[in-house]
Amino acid sequence: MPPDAGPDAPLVTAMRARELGRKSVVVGDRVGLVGDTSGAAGALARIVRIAERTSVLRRTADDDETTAEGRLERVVVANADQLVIVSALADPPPRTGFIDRCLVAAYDAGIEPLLCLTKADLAGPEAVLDYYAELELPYVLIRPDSDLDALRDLLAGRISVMVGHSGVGKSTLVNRLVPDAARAVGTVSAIGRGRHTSTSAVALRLPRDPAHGEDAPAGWIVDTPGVRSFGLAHVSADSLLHGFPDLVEGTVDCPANCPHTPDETACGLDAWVTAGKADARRLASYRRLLASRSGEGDAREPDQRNPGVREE
Ligand SMILES: Nc1nc2c(ncn2[C@@H]2O[C@H](COP(=O)(O)OP(=O)(O)OP(=O)(O)O)[C@@H](O)[C@H]2O)c(=O)[nH]1
Ligand SMILES: [Mg+2]
Repeated sequence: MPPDAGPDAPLVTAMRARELGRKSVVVGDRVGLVGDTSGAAGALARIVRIAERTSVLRRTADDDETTAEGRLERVVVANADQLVIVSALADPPPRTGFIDRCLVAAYDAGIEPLLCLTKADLAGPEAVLDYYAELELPYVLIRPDSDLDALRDLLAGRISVMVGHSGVGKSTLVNRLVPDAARAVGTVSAIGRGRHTSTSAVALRLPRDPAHGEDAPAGWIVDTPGVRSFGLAHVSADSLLHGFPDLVEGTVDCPANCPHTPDETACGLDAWVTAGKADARRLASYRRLLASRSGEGDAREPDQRNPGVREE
C-alpha cells in the first residue's frame, strides 16, 4: 500500500514473485504489484518489483564481523524516516548503552531518532535525560494515564519504527495509538526480562489526526519484536562517531586517522570531556562500542562489506 493511501485503500494480499530472485521484501518496502489487486477475499497479487529504498535500518546479530553470527545482517525496516527508541524507565530498567547503539544505527541510516520513555509511572526520567543533556534528542514521556498528543504530533505524516528491549511497552503503545491494532501484549517476568511477545514487525496505519488537516498523510508506525542488543557490525568505525554528535567536535584536534581509543594519548576526546564539553559516560560508551567491534580498522566501505541485500 502506498504510504499516503487513504483509509479506504484495499488491503492486498501478495506473494513474492520468483523474478525478484534473492531480494527480500521487508516491512516498509514500496512494491510493484501485478495480478488481482482488488483486495477481495481469496485474491492474490504478486510482488514483481521493489522500489528503491529511501532509508534502510539494519542491525547485525552481534558486533563480531569475524563470525557467521556476527555477519548475519537483518534489515529491520525500509523507508522509515523516524526511529522511535522505546525504553522503559523501570521494569525493565533503561540501558543507555542500548539507546546509544540505536542512535548510531539511526544516524547511520539517515533516520531521525526520537526517545520514547515508557513506564514513567514507575520511575522518573531524570537519570536518562541527564545522560543525554548535551544532545538535542527529542523525547516523550509515557505513562498509562498520559494523553499521547505530543507523541501523535511527532508521528503525524511520518513513517516511524519502534525498537526496544522486550517488555518495554512497544505493543501497548501501538494499541493506544491505533485502536484496532490488537497487538498482543505480554507480561514482564520477575527477573525483569520480558518474554518475547511480538515475533514479527508489523506496519500499522495511524488514524488521521484532524488537527493536521483533512488531506495530511496520517503516517505509519512499525511495531517490532523486542531485541536484546543492536549489533552494529555493519557500521564502519568512522560512522560510529556520528551516533555521538556531542563528541564529534572534540575530535577536531585529533591527529589524522586517530582511532579515538583510550591508549591513543593524542586523542582530543579526553581533553574535551575534561573541559566539561561532554559527559564522561558518553565517551566511555563510545569507546566500549569501538572496542566491541572486531572489524575495527577495516578500511573497506560498508557497501563492499555487505554487498546487496541478503535474504532474511
Ligand atoms: N506500569 C506500566 N506498565 C506498562 C506501561 N506500558 C506497558 N506496560 C506493561 O509492560 C508489559 C509489556 O508490554 P508490551 O507492550 O507487551 O511490551 P513490548 O515492548 O511490545 O514487548 P515485546 O513484544 O516482547 O518486544 C505489559 O504488561 C504492559 O501492560 C506503562 O507505561 N506503565
Ligand atoms: Mg510487542
